[in-house]
Amino acid sequence: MSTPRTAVVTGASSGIGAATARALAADGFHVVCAARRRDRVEALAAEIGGEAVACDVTDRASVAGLAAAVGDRLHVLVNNAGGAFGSEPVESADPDDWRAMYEVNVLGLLNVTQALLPALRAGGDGLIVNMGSTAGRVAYEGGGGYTAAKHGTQVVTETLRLELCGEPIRISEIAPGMVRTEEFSVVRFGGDQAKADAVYAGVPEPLVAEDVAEAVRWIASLPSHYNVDELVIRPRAQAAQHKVHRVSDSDS
Ligand code: 8X3
Repeated sequence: MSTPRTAVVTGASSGIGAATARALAADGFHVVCAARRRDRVEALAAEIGGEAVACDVTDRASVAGLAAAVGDRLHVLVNNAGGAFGSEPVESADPDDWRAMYEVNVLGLLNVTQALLPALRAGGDGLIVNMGSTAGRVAYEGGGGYTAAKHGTQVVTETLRLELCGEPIRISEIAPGMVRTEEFSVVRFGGDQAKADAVYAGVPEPLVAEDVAEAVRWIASLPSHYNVDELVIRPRAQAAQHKVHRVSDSDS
């Protein structure tokens, strides 16, 4: 029996990360599930026959521990850890929120990529998938800190692809639009469930985590010469950031 290919998924404790870990495991990967919440990644790893590593991507010592657990060969890295904090306009935004968003969405990706590149290179056929966002393509009111950070994710992905051209490593970015997960909007609004629910109110079928995971699984299944530079995915009801079809109770 051949040794399974190995994948690392950061931010695997919930949402898109957990769904991606499941999808890659179902496709035969040995998946290293990394996130800060040890209990969650341990439960996920037990479910999918993978491995759990408690890791804070913003802490380089913690990321060094992830690299040590991965060892010297890696095939797929999904830099999924990220998030939005706050929705205030630029005029009144909290710089600590902006700093935290840059830390996790950009520097976290940098830390993990730097630590795992040697193993991806040694694996001989690597893939990095960075989880971007449509917030990395456009601006919207109240989104300044998050859109700045996700534009950073996009541009770092592009830079890395240029810098590694000629090496056996593919580099992709997935930029999802409206995805309803259990935590993204609740975290953004500081635990305010009503505000989080309002984001998706009346939207017939926002994307779910499994939809985005399917895109990662597909990219990882492609042959080595086939690089998906970037993939924007939205629910049918969202034609653009500000163009969202919503139905009221009386319409349904
Ligand atoms: C999430 C998409 O629309 O909340 O990355 O910025 S959005």
